[in-house]
Order: sequence, then structure tokens, then C-alpha cells
Amino acid sequence: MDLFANAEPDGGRIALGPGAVLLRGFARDLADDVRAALEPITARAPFRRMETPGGFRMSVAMTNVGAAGWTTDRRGYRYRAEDPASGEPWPPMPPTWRALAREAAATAGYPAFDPDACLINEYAVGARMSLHQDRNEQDLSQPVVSASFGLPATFLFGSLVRADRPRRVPLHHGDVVVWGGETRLAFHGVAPLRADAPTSFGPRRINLTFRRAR
Ligand code: MD3
Ligand code: FE
Repeated sequence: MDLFANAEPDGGRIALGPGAVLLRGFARDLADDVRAALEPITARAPFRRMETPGGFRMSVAMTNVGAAGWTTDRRGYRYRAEDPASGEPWPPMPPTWRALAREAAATAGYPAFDPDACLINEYAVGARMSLHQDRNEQDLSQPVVSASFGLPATFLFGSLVRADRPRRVPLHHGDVVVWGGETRLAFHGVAPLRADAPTSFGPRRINLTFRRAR
């Protein structure tokens, strides 16, 4: 038996593919800050389940901070400077969040990354995200940085071909993943969230997805 099959060389830095790095626990120390910041953010820009162009209601509830916010409705997917629910700009990105995203990207080899968008995904038990590519951003040479909090999830990490069977990667509270290079256009999704012991975030998973949208 290989006792070190799950060892994490380089302090929890795990290569997931060409250009993609999992940083185990990288955001753990920011969890209290994130939970506190969510209160005023969601008071201004509440979580909502958006509609897809195909007319389905997403199971994940979303909101945004930053100069650009990702939205979907019957007319399509796009970034917008204003929250369509209020007509007001999205709340500003907390400086600590931006710093986290930049540090993670630099650690993974993307020192020029500076996000203008942060999509906040809220998964209740049962919520899922089906396989998709992220391609609404202008410069696809910029990576995506994601930070997970609360309940663990099974991330589905596919290839550049939708039909390939995705790998299942567990993501835990405090984990950060930087997706760049060839994996930037990989198909990916999240398996239905399973009930588990409650966390400091309650019975849900929060995922922050930082992007350079414009
Ligand atoms: C791999 N969110 O918001 S984050 C999304 O956990 C999204 O909420 C998932 O996919 C979540 O679009 C996954 C990890 C992630 C984000 C973007 C990627 C993985 C990615 C872009 C390319 C490849
Ligand atoms: Fe995505």
C-alpha cells in the first residue's frame, strides 16, 4: 500500500492539469472575512437563481462583486456593470478578496492576473452545476481563480471535449484552484451538493470565482 498516495508535496500545491493548480486550504484564513463581507454584499445584491437562455432556472443562487458581474437570462450569458435586479452597480470587490485571488494566481504562475469580476455561487444541498465552459471573458489567456467555503463538493473536471468522462476532484473549505493554460477552456461542473455536517457557513457551499472579464 502506498502510504503517500494522498501526500501533498509543496505544502498542498497539487497540479490538476497543464496550467491548473489546486492550493489546498489557501483561503482558510480568509473564511471569517468572507462570511462577514457576504452580509452587506447580499443586502445590496441578493443571491438569486438566474434563468438560462434555454429557459431553465439554475439550482445555484448567484450574485457578484466587482466592476463586471456575470449574468444569464433568456437573452443570453453576459457580463454587466449593473445588477439587473436593482439597476445599481454591483458592490465593490473587497480588497482582501482581490488580494487573495492575485496571490493565488501569482503562486500558480500568473503574476499579472488582476480580477475585475467575482461571481459568488451559493449551493444549497442538492444544487449542482452541469458541465460547461467559461468563455464569456475577453482574454482567455487570463486564468480563473476559484475559492470554496462551507460544505465540500465534488468538482467535475473534464477535458476540452464535452463527451469525455470528467475526473472527480473533491473541493473542501478553504481550497483554491487556479485554472489557466490549456485547462482554461476545459469542460467542468459540480456534482449535486450532498448534506454533511454543518459548517461555519451553514448547510451550504459558497464559491468565489474571480475572473478578468474585460
Ligand atoms: C475550470 N463554478 O461559476 S469553480 C462557474 O464551484 C463555475 O461554483 C464552479 O464553474 C463552482 O463558472 C466551479 C472552478 C472553476 C471555475 C472556472 C473554470 C473551474 C474552471 C474555468 C475553466 C476550467
Ligand atoms: Fe465555470
